[in-house]
Amino acid sequence: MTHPRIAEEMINGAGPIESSLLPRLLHVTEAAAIAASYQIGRGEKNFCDQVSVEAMRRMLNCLDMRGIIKIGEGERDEAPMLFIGEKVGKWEGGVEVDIAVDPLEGTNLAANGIPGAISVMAMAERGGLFHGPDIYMDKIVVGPQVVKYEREHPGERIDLDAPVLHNLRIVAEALDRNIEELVVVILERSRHEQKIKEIREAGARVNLVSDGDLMPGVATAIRGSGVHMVLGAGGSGEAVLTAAAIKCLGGKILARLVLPSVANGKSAEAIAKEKAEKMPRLEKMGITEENINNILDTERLAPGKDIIFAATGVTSGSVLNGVSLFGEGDARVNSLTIGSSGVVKFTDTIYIHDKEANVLRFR
Ligand code: VTB
Ligand code: MG
Ligand code: MG
Repeated sequence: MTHPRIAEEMINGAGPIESSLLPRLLHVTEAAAIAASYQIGRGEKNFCDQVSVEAMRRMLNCLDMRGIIKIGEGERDEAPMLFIGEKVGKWEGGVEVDIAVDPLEGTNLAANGIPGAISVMAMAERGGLFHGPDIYMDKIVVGPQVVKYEREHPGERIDLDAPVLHNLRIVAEALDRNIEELVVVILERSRHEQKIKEIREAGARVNLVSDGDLMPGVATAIRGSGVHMVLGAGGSGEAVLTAAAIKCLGGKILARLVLPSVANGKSAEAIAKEKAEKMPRLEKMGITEENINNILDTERLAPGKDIIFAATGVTSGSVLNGVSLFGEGDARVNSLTIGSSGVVKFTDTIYIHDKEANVLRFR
């Protein structure tokens, strides 16, 4: 049987946000990535972040939408930020959208010229993305084959609180692999010593990353990426962005909010101090001492029906190439965009400002 009209149906079936804003969203992350790229390797992570935040804000404010930032990054690092609650877009009609941003995911990576820095954001209809604080989330991310396996094997499920071995067994079954063949990405932090030990004892292979647990999460849904699971406590904004992408690709994330002082095993005093500082603000977002430990699944983190996601490489990583600069502001950028319709695009964009100096070339 042939499916001559599937692409047409998918394109026409996209929601209003995907059809009107996804191409523009790409331009937003491209602009942020290009701005950051001029700062790669200069050792100034805050400045690097600042230029990408500013580029992202300028581009967002050109869009016909009424946007609100629902989760972002910044206050944790005291980095310049698109702050939670900030209104972006023209706000003259246009669609209402909730936004998750990380203008520069991996500021240290970019500042030190290390692989894996990206500019990334996601949008959805109002209420379509988790509104939460910029703290950590403990996470586990797996691809679509695991979702299928869970559906076909009732009772067998990925579990954030189970021993690592339990989760690895399920992933191995779902992917029809041995545990020894699996690769788990986890941030290289002392808070993860126990988990890293458990992964190794279970026989799986560990890929320690100095920063950047977002794209590896997305990569669990890309066969051939070599990433089978992501574990550990990382940014909450990064978890929501991962959820947006992974939902569109059919994968799964489970997460739980955790205060950095708790995750990093700080003293009771330090924990009390962080709670006193942050809980009042968290409570305004509906997060209390009672429910902070609730498990947040993909649907809770990204409940939207019309979700769009875009990421552009800043420094080269395993999924996206970094920005190449050709002089006169000319640049070549590599991005990934995903929409709820299931349309996924890997794009290779060349901005030629000086057409005589920078003749279009294949490679
Ligand atoms: C996490 C992770 C990010 O920064 O937020 C991490 O999700 C910060 O963790 O991908 P620490 O506080 O332990 O440094 C990143 O690695 C980069 O933004
Ligand atoms: Mg950032
Ligand atoms: Mg980040």
